[in-house]
Amino acid sequence: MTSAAVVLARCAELATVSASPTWLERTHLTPEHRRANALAGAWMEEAGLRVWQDAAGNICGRREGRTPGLPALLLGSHLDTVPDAGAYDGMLGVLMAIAVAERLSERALPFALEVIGFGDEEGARFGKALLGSQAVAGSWDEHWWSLRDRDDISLLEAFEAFGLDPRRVGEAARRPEELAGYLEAHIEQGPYLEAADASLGYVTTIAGARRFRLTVTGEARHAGGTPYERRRDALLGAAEMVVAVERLARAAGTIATVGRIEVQPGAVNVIAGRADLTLDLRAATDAERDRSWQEIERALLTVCETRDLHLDVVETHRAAAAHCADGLTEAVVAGIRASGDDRPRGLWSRAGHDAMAMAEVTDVAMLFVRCHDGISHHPEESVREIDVARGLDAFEQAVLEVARRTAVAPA
Ligand code: HGY
Ligand code: MN
Ligand code: MN
Repeated sequence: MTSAAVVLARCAELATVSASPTWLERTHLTPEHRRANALAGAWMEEAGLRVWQDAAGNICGRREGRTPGLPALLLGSHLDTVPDAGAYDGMLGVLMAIAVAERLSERALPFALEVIGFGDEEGARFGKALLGSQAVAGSWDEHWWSLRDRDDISLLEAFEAFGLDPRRVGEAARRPEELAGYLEAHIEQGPYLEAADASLGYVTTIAGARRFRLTVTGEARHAGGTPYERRRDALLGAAEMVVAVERLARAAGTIATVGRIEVQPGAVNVIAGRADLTLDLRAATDAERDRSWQEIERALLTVCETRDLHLDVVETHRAAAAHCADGLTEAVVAGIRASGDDRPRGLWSRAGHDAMAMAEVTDVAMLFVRCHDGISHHPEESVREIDVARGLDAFEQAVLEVARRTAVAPA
């Protein structure tokens, strides 16, 4: 039986598959993506699954149910990371899914059991997140082919370089009737389970998200000879904007982050002529998210008027808030109870997940595993073996609960 210790050892092994010698970074359609798929695929085979890479670069495994060709209960998460990542965001969910598939390998289930390791949930390379799961959900957007990474390589070129045929990406899409649901185990990436001294939790809804690339244009000028009243300082304007973003989002109860700012020309004695910023905006509902964006955008334009700057806004990602399906969530709650927790806790996920995309095509539910101090997107991300062990028991029991409910459901 695949234990928590094996899952954690595999997380550690995957964490060595990185584009950087100094930190963990594994992005979409890279040699590291290919190596992670090979590792996860080998572990899927050991668990008794038939393994393939789908037309979008996701690594997939399947074992038939009591009769061939039944709709599949999909267990999965993602194998890509942010820069300087921890070893568990995404990877833990994929490896827990493989472990549960191995644990149930002798069971004749009323559905096929599939495991999927999505190739791009973070959007770290091309800016648009959920590229792997949106292909599976059948919501691929042809405009994404022209997305470019920091080396100016398009998604289309990266697809072809990875050995995928862009014209066949639609073959990764699953139809609703092919699926019995999607279950994802994931670290909480927040402090709430630890504060409640709980190993596990279930997710009620996942925050709706929008991401933007903001370009503030002013005028590069001499840092000494240019009087203040003649300046169109893009960096000062951007700085005012970043502070306004935080003030407005906190007041609105939404979650906004400027994670990156790049300034040109970037010389000590030159007034900044241009500043490029990223904005990550989330909220429990799409309406709150969109209202908050309207307030923020107004504030950014006011800064531009005051400082005679220009603002370009490009939205690089949008994902609707996702509600976890009641029935499937009840199975996760039953699994948490079976793991020994008689007060299963529900929380809404401030982090985005592949389940948001999969909710477009099937019922979804999520199992959260406590992570230390809520640290994530950071190399000090960590989980306790006992929490992963309880998570495996809960995940396994949740699948069996779905099987019980499926078996009694009217045909
Ligand atoms: O950004 C997120 O919430 C997720 O980790 N991709
Ligand atoms: Mn993440
Ligand atoms: Mn994640």
